[in-house]
Amino acid sequence: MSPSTLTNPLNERLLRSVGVAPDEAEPADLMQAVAQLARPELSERWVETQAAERTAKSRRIYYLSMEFLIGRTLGNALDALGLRSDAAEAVMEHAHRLEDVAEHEADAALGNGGLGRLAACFLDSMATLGLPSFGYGIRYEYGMFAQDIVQGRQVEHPDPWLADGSPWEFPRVGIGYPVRFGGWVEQHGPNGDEVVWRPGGEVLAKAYDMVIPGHGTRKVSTLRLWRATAPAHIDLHAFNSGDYARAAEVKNEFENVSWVLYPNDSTPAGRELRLRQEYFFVSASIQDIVTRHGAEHGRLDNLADKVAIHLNDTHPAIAIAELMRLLVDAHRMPWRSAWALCRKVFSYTNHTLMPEALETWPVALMQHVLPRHLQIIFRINHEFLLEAAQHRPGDAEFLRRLSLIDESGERRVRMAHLSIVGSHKVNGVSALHSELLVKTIFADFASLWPERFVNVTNGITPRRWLAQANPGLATLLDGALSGNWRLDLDRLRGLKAHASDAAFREAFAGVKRGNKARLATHIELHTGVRLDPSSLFDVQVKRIHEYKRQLLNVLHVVTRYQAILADPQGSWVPRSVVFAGKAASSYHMAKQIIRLIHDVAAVINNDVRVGGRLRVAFVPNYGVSVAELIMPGADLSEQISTAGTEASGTGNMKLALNGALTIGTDD
Ligand code: 26V
Repeated sequence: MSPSTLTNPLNERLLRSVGVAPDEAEPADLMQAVAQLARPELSERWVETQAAERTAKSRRIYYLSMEFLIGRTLGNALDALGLRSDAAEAVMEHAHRLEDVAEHEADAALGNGGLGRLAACFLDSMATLGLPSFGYGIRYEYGMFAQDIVQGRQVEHPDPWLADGSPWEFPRVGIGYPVRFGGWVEQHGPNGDEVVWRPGGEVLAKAYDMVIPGHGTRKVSTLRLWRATAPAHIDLHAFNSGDYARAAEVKNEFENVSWVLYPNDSTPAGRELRLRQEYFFVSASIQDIVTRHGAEHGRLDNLADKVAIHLNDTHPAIAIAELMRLLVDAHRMPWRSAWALCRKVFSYTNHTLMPEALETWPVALMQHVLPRHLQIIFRINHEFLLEAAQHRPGDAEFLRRLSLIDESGERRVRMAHLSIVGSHKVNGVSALHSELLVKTIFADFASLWPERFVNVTNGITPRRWLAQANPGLATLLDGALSGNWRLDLDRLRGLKAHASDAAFREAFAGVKRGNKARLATHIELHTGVRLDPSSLFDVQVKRIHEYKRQLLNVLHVVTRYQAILADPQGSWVPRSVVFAGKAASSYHMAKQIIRLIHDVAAVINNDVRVGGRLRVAFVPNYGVSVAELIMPGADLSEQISTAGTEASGTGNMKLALNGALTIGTDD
């Protein structure tokens, strides 16, 4: 066997970057070294893409999201750069498999679930399509908690994903913006329209980039994440006086803004720190966008021709007030011109119909944290309600429902209303969800502006969820299809021609069987439950929520168990029911459902009478990397949420793409 073209470069990276002798390298060292091989090429592509976009004066899409559930990067980077097979060979010369080496990378789990993973899939697709694009978010020191199961109960552990450093980060030393909070607002000038905000505090947002490579192109996208630090002018004088505890406290007060991802709990977050997080990353991002625009165009009146800012749910909605503040207060643009620009720049995606998940903030809290923004929101609301009143004169109830301020109890700012009023397009995430949006929670807005509401059905990237997660199926498809399905998924239609081809079907079944064996190995290792790969793998994987009805599924398991006991001679297809998902830490009912699944599993898995016809497993710590193992090994995909409640679902698509059949409610 001749050595891989990457053998020498890999050994050189081990020696010169990682700091280990090549013949002593452990898998974790190899992971670092392979990443170091990919990194310079990513860097070059980033520089090239930025230069091309600057020269072309391209319009860019800026995707603002509190969450990006990226998972691991190594396999994706190698695929995008065309380095996978060479890297695998070079690693093999150290007697390790690339898959095992890749497992030493921590997941970047900077998201809760569907909303965050959607953002990550969009980045991959925007890069692959060559769309000039940036994702903006927060560089949380701690991502989504890690889930452990102890005696059937969920136990949460912190996720220090950056503890060993990330090989994929590019700290942008020169890029930082002050983000200010609190204080008061002064009004000067004859009409009081010269507004000066005197903030009470400030943090510095520092940029850390992750390069998102496109597939089949040299184009890349950028994920720019902000980290909160103390501004340089803050004199940590406690250090000088030797009071290190006090100095650490001061440092923490600044840095805690980007400390940890908020879990989406059963009750909407009412915490001040969460509002500070939202404003922190929005303000840094808007400043960055306006600065870049200024450098490229030297004027602001064409902002909407060059900048499209997308709000991933309402979490970044304060961006609307922040852009108004920058244009009006800092750049002295007339309110009307600024507002016209704003509405053209922003668009907003809604991800849920559940009223309890719609974000609102107490007016008093916003007054305390963002007094100038509250003032701007009040003015937007005032002008909006004047406009709305013309549509239905005298209908005070209509205006009360539309208002950006909920006056029914403690006054609260309705972030969805702000997002709709400040955007030119609002979308739901599936045909049914978009239809329900305009018929239910946003009906009043749709009566004002029907053309503003559109549908954009969610999707997933086939690069990660088929090519990388399921190499066996990918190889089979490569042999059976013309063209590149990785870049044009409609090519899968070509499979129809193979539907009755016995050899193809056998090969397909063989791939599925192998994936089920791989999944069974993982499950036995992590739970002790042994599943038979020849049984039907019946899979429900998603966050634990009452509306998603894991409870219904586990009751079906109990029913089936009793039916098997009642009819032991029946022709039962052996079935393995696989659950996975995290419960929000304060969501008691969801945690009880996890316990119930474990209790039911303990009874059934230990009942000799069942004789392998039914097994139940709960795979701990569901996340991107665990999903990459589960999706290819599923036969049956459980999509049984109460009809009309799951906005879109995206796990459903990953399971379908890997050849599982969907069983689901009508939608
Ligand atoms: C939902 C709920 C439901 C009631 C209890 C509290 C609570 C908290 C958060 C959420 C979901 C927040 C937004 C979200 O992640 N939505 C998901 O977005 C996916 C991408 O569009 C979509 O596929 C999922 O259907 C949707 O649940």
